Amino acid sequence: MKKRAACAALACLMLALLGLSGCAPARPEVAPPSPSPRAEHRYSLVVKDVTNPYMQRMFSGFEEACAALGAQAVLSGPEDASAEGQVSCVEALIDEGVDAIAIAANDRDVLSPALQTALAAGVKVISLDSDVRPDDRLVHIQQASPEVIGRVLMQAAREIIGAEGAFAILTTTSSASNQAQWVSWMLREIEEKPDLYGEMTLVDTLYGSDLYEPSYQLVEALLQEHPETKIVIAPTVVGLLAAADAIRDAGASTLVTGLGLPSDMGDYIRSGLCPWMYLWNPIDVGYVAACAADALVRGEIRGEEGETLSAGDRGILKVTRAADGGSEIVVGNPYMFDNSNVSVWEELF
Ligand code: RAM
Repeated sequence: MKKRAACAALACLMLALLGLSGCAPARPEVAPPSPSPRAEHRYSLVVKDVTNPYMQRMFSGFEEACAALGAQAVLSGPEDASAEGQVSCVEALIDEGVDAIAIAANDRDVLSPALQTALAAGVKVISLDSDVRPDDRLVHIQQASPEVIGRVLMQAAREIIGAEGAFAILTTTSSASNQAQWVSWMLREIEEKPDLYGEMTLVDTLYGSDLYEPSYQLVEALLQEHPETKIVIAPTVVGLLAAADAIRDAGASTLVTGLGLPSDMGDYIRSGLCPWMYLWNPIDVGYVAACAADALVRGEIRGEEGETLSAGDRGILKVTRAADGGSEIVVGNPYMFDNSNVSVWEELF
């Protein structure tokens, strides 16, 4: 208990200074709870890292849905993108007695014992964005098909550099489930189509931990060691911005593509350093997750294949079988952002 309290207190102190919510469940600025018994349900979103703008957009959608559902949204998560930090957050939320936990996993294996404890305590556990083990969740909210994301990123890089030359991958960690799946599909795209990718060479795969500074420094070093690198593919919004900044600051001719926030990358798309990139609407992913949490808490769904979820203005979504044998709800497909549309989207997220 001391560890959790310490984690919560430290995280709160450090992040309160930054104006951020930390591992301890941080509640949006609201009036103090009324003295009457709690009538509303409390759903928590455990993000990979509370300083990550993509995660903050996911929470804004989660919070929007909770408000529409009459539930309380609780943001939690570490500020170092660590799985251990997420474990402390999950344990604190179990103690808090939340009704549901939606988590974007930094490491599904490290998280497993804490999520099993949550399920045993009657907490409805789901994952979103980055899945947890099938037995540790009732359903996964899948932003888009990992195969489509991985293959599309590789195809984009090939088209941008003219199907020949050196390229690098900047991901986060090998343990983040979504990142590992996307990189795996990128490599399968190359392996399965040697005729298309035979003239391209992967010079390095960099692990920037989904943190800006480490990602920036890794790309800086890459440009020194492999100045021939024609493109960096970064399936992480933090990494993609860091890579673009490092290339700009080095005055290098290397390009980037990957998964990015239009609000981060608009200028780089207009300048051509990032000819185009992909993502989905993280606000929608958070919104659907809160709807799924609410439906599970109210017993409207059990998270089983064949069920349907009513997600308000995000539509009616189906529960399908995931590649890992668990169940998932696929929210949509990746969008492409380029010079023709980024100015519209950068106002939205
Ligand atoms: C980073 C995280 C997140 C991923 C996005 C694209 O913010 O790794 O899990 O979905 O990038």
